[in-house]
Amino acid sequence: MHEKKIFENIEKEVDLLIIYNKGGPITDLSFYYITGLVSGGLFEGSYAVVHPDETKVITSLLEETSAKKGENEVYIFRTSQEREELLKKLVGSANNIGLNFSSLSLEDFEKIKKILGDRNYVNVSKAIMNARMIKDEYELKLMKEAAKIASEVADTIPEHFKEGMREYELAGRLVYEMLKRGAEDVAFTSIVAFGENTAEPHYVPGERKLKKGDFVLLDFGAKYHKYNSDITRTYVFGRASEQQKEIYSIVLEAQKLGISMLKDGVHGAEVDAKVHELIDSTKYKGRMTHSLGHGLGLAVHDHVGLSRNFDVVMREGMVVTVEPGIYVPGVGGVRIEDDVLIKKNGVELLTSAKKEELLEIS
Ligand SMILES: [Mn+2]
Repeated sequence: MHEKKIFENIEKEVDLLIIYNKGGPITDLSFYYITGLVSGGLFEGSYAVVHPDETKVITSLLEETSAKKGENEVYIFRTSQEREELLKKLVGSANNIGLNFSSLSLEDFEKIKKILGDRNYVNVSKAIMNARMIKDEYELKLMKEAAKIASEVADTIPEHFKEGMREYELAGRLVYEMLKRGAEDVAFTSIVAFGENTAEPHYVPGERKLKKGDFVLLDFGAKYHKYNSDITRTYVFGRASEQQKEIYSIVLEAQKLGISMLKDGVHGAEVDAKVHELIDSTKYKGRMTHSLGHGLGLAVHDHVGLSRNFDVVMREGMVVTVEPGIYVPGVGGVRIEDDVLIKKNGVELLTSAKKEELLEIS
C-alpha cells in the first residue's frame, strides 16, 4: 500500500524488500503498513515481498480469508518448506534485498540467508520509518476514530468513580468502555493511579482504594484497525486542594504552550525545551521528569517526537502526543495528554476530551 513512498526514502540501490512478520513478541508492524492488512488477521510467520509498485504476500492457510481482503497478490503455504519455496520463487534473481532490521531477529535473518543464499542485504528500516512518520488520509481516518473513542471515554469515565474502588477495578472499566465503543483492543496497559500514586509517571494499577481528595490520573488509549490513540486526563475525586489546582493549571498552561508552538518545520527539541523551561520557572522546577511527547501510529511509541535528547523536525502529516506533567513524590502528579496532527501552519487536535478546568468529581 505504501510501496512507492518507502522506495522514495531508500538511499541505496534496492531491488525489492522482504518483510518478515514473525508475530508476537517480534511483530513487524511495517508488514501491516505495507500490505494495508489492518482490519483483521495476525499474519504470523508471513512474508511480504515488496516492489515499488506492488506487494506479494506469503501467508498460511489459516490467514487466507483475511489476506485476500487486501489488494496484494496472495500466496498460500501449507508447510514451512512450501513457504521457503514460495519466497525463493518470488524473490527470483533479485540481488539487492532490503530488510527491516528494526523488527527482524538475527535468527530469522539467518533463515532468510539460508533460503536465498549470498545476496546483498540492505537495512531499510530508516526508510520505512521515515515513510510511516507521515500519515496519509486513510491512516488519519483510523487514528481519528481511535482518538474519538478515547476522548469519549475520558469524558464519561468519571461517572464510574466510586469511593473505595480499587485502581484495577477502574482500569477494567476503562477497557470495557473502549471496547464497547468499537476499539478492537487497548493501545497499551492503562495507567490508573489514585492519590500519591499519580506521582509515578509509568505506574501500573494496583490495590489502592479511591478516597476523597485524591488525584485520579488515567493514561490510556484505544486501538482501531491497528492504529492507536493515547490520552491522559487528571481529575480530583471530591474537592481539590489549592495545591492540586495550582499544579493542574501550570500543566495545562505548559501543554497549551507546546501545542501553540507546533507546525511544519518546527524543531521538536525546541518545543520540549520551552515547555520544560516554563515548568522550571515555577516552584515545581525539575518535576517534569520526561520528554514532552512521542510519535503515534501503528505503534504507541511510533518514533521520537518531542524530545531534547533527539531532535525531530515536525512535518505536515506527523502525529505526536503533547503530554507535559508535574510529579511531586508523596503528594501526587498531573499529566495532560492529547494527540495532535501537524499541519502546515499549526495543528489539528485528534483527541477532544474536556480539560479546561480541573474536574472535581463527587
Ligand atoms: Mn503517551
